[in-house]
Amino acid sequence: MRVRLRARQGGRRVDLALGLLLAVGALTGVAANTIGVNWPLDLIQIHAAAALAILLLAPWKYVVIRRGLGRRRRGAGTKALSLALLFFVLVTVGSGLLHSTGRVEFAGPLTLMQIHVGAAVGALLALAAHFLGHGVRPRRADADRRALLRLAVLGAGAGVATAAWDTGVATDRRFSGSVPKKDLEVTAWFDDAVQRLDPATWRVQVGAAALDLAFVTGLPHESFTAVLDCTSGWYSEQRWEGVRLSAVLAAARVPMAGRRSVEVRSATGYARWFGAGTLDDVWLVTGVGGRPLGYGHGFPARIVAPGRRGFWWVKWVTSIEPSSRPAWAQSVFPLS
Ligand SMILES: Nc1nc2c(c(=O)[nH]1)N[C@H]1C(S)=C(S)[C@@H](COP(=O)(O)O)O[C@H]1N2
Ligand SMILES: [Mo]
Repeated sequence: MRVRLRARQGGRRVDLALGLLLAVGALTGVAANTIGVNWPLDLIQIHAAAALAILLLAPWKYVVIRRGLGRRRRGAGTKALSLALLFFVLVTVGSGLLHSTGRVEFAGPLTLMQIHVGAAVGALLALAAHFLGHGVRPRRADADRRALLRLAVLGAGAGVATAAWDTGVATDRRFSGSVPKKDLEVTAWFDDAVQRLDPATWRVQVGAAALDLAFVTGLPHESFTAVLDCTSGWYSEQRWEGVRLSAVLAAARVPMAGRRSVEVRSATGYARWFGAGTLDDVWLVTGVGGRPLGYGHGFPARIVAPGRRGFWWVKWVTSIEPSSRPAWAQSVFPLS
């Protein structure tokens, strides 16, 4: 009786620790994949450490699971849910670790990152259902000295495992988790098809002015390097030639007084809003690596927004319009 009771206590704590690790993994994953700036904390290392800590706890969880599945009074639904959660967590951790090696990008038609994010969402849904079914609620007594000591040991173990993985197995990653690529890849956020716009008839509408390509390429261009970091898990540093949006607006004599943002829209309808205060740091680009943009990369003109993730880098730009909508009033991720 005493032994069983202690085993149950152990199970509770393993579950609490796993729940905590999944939460840390989800938060660091979303943050690393949304935010384009380098923080003093290397988010992706914390993300990896949470994943490795989950694996370190696996032997203990295995004991708990075997006991749970053997119990008759647990319904088939609960068991199926537990197995689904296990499956999603293993796929999430496995695809993440595989991605960090930089050797594999696709599994069938899907990118590893699509599988990673999809499985993570599945895991969080299963976890929520699992919790509603038989939630382990933290109790005061869970945080006794021994439990905290074990948590510290687990943290140290995860730290060592992360350092070993990083030096021995993983490739060089950015703080976002993205792996390097020499060349850009043609990528769409969702399902935009590559546009082959005719340079003779292309115009970019800027306020009341419809600028043609000769006008845009005639604006004084600057050359600069910037890293495109796609949420599908790769990045590439390139040299770009372009004009700051503030300069484009000035050349078209478009007043920004009282406006909160500019809406940059693509021939495909894809659009992002850039805050009025950021227009010196967002570029309308017509060349990369000393050549005009390729069709796949947004010819004849695209956005380059250094420090922001790839989904801000609108391709095939056809309008740049001052807007009274604040930039924060758009969805964090594009919706189409
Ligand atoms: N019009 C349009 N622009 C777009 C996208 C898109 O789907 N449609 N995808 C964005 C995303 S998610 C990325 S990562 C970059 C990819 O640029 P590349 O194809 O030149 O590598 O373009 C961005 N610009
Ligand atoms: Mo992307």
